[in-house]
Amino acid sequence: MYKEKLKKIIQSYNNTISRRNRKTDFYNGLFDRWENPVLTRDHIPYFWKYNLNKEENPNLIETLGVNAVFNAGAILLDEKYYLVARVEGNDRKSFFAVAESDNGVDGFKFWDYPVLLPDTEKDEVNVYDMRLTKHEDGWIYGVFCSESKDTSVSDLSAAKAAAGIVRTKDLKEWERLPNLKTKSPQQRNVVLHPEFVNGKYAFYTRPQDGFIETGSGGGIGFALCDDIENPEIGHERIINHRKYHTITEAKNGAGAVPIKTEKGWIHIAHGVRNTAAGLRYVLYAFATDLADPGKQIAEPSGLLLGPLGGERVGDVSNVVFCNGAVVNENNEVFIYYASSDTRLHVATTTLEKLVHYVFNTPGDLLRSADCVKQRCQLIAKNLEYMNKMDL
Ligand code: BGC
Ligand code: BMA
Repeated sequence: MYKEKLKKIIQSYNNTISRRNRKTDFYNGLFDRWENPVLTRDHIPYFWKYNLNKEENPNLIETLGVNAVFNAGAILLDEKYYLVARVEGNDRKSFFAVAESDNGVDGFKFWDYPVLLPDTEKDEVNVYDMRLTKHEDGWIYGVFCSESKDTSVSDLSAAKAAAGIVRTKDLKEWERLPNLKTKSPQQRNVVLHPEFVNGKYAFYTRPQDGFIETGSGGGIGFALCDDIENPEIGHERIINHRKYHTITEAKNGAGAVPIKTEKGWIHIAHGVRNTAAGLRYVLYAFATDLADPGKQIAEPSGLLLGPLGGERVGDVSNVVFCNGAVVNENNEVFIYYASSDTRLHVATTTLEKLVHYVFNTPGDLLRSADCVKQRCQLIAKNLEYMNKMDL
């Protein structure tokens, strides 16, 4: 019996990790959505979850279950695709684990052990959402949210978020640096820019007053840092503002490490608005200047990717979130996005299409009256053009 059960578990795990993926019929001209998530809780090796000792666990009952696998940092090294995923145990604690694949769309397999981060922040309770930056200084940095309990108030749920920083050369040995010191009381969604800016390290930040509410925090910030080993930043200049009645009204935050293109740095970020059913998270894109990555030069209106179909449902429904994307040698772009804090998907596009989208999509005119005029202009132009088209 025991052996049969174990064989079934192993078989089902092997089926999951060897499942091939294919593009769906979804079409918007910009990116393809892929049918199967690239990582789910079923991708977690069984030996992370079960005590496999027959005497100790005769019924093969799960010992330490895993609830979800989502928000992953991504990096391409020696033609292999690596994800550093957020794995959340049944105990609600998140940790990081590396999964690798040869093609970036399927076959992702976790290494035997999750990442053991140096445990240097004594009050830290939870860690999540790592962004992986291949920096020109030669290190790979991981910047993530380091969460601790806010003991200054009596509310049991009160929490504090800060940016934790680690660095590595091989995703195996991780050196922990001190958490980033910033002037704002809370910090989540911090991303390290891959190049020096004026000879300094540069961070995209998200200053916020409360753990959940951004308060006076106006959007995605930008600040330079002299010393990455004692990381501290001063004034955070807001470079991408959240705005009333847009997809970023409640909050926004940097997502993937910006992608360098000939026209500018392309950022894939997330925007949040509040609804009667809770917060809705979508992805959007904007571009900053090549010479000054802290200066916005383009921002298409609206969302780039929102939760669709089954993606809408999960532990935190109506959420898509991205903290990793990679570009391969053929200029193909792999956008890793999680849905509803439950599983991780991939959408693929090309640099050329992404650049076209970011620099040619009209901006948000912020008022219905103007937005409908904007659409009528498109319709009029199309109707005239279609007359001459041979369809
Ligand atoms: C959760 C995160 C979430 C944050 C704000 C944390 O405790 O782990 O997933 O983004 O709270 O809601
Ligand atoms: C945030 C993030 C994510 C999460 C999202 C939705 O604040 O940092 O970890 O995906 O909330 O719960």
